[in-house]
Amino acid sequence: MHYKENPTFPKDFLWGASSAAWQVEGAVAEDGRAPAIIDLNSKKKKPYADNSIASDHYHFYKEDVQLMKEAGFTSYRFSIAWPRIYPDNSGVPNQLGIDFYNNLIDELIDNGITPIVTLYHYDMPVWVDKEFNGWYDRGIIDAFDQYVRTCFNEFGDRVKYWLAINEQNMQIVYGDWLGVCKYPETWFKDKWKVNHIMNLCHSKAVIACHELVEGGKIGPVPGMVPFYPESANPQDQIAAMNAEELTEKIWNDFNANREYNGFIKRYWKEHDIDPDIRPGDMELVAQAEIDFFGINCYRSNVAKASPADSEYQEIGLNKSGEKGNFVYPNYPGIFEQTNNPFVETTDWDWEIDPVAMRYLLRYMEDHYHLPMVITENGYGAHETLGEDGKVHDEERIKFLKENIYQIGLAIEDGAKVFGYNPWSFTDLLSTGNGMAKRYGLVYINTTDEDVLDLKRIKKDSYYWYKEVIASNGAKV
Ligand code: BGP
Repeated sequence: MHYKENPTFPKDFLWGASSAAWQVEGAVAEDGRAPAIIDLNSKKKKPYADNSIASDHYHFYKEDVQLMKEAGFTSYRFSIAWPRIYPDNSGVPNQLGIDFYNNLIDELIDNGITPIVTLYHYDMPVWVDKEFNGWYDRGIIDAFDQYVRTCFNEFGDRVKYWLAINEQNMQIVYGDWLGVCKYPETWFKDKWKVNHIMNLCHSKAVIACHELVEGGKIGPVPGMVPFYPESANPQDQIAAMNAEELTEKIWNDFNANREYNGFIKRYWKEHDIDPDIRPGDMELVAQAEIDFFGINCYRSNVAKASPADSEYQEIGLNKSGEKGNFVYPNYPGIFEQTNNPFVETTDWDWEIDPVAMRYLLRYMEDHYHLPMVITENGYGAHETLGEDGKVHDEERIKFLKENIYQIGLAIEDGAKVFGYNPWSFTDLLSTGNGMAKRYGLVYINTTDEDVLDLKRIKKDSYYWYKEVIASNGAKV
């Protein structure tokens, strides 16, 4: 098959970048924001992830939006912090929290930037956690509904693209790391009850968005890591399919088809799992028709057949940023994860595989036929300011360039992609590696050890991306 040197992007394609409240805002105790569980977790992970200052976007937001404008952004994906909007259980929203997002949204719109807003990106208020035992108790469904309805009512006149829960699939798969799991001993079974409650929260958010936001569109944001089979051995292919089911496909099927698929029903039966689906639940779910998928994708994985009598191995994330520390999981009889000799990795052992982006966009198009927007994709690296006061991030440019090229090919293949928002606009806190793992197009002058002047410094990737946007992707 022959392709043009550079694929063509649609005329109104949205070019921007991405962030999340707790990773970028800081100001955790200002203007009535209540503590969130992630504040406590991030303190536990110190010195790597204290989010009390982060990138201080809360105070720098105007300057940050000007930098976006200068780069030519037409979109910006960010999240609203639940603990800023509802700091307690009084049922009264915090006006100062609402004001902050009104100001940010107005600033974006005045500068020609379309907001794409995530409702929940890991920052559960402590009061919600206490009252409802995190996501374990169905009481959270009404609390979440109250919060999202307030967001739709307050911001829905200007925000038309909404994302419900960031990477619900990854929150279940990495329950401990992302703070959802409270009882590791019983998580193997509990996770499906918790997941069902999250599904009901997602469904109600979709319904409320359509009810309250004129012209509003809403979708889920799966964390996508496509699995390739290790070999042409048919059992490896089945293992890769099993891996995709248990890490992402059952969530995507649920969101798109509004029912649990056959694979997971059989899995529950075989493992004697009761997800606690109650009368009326699936009727509610049936009404929650999503409009698009947000897509977070950084890498790919490889699976091979796992003998039923092999030993169980829990996944071990690389938390040090020194290559070779990732521990591949093994789920006996289901799949074993293994390395990919065809691709390089980052310092955190994340596979660098831009072709995975094309593969996955085609996969999603073939399965669900829905529009998609890239809400995350990026290159995490150790970075410092050079002696010339600049950051020469060639590796990031290479990564983004190849990913954009593959997105262009996927669009030519027929995938309906309407925007690209790489992670991240400025440097911000990583989920577990603080400022040591940087993703930004713009450097933030701060470190995990010392808060410096937080100055914004454009990296080489910023200037490069500006040209890409100006040429609507032609100049990759
Ligand atoms: C995604 C999360 C983001 C972000 C990113 C990079 O899964 O949605 O919040 O942090 O991954 O991950 P990390 O910070 O662990 O490198």
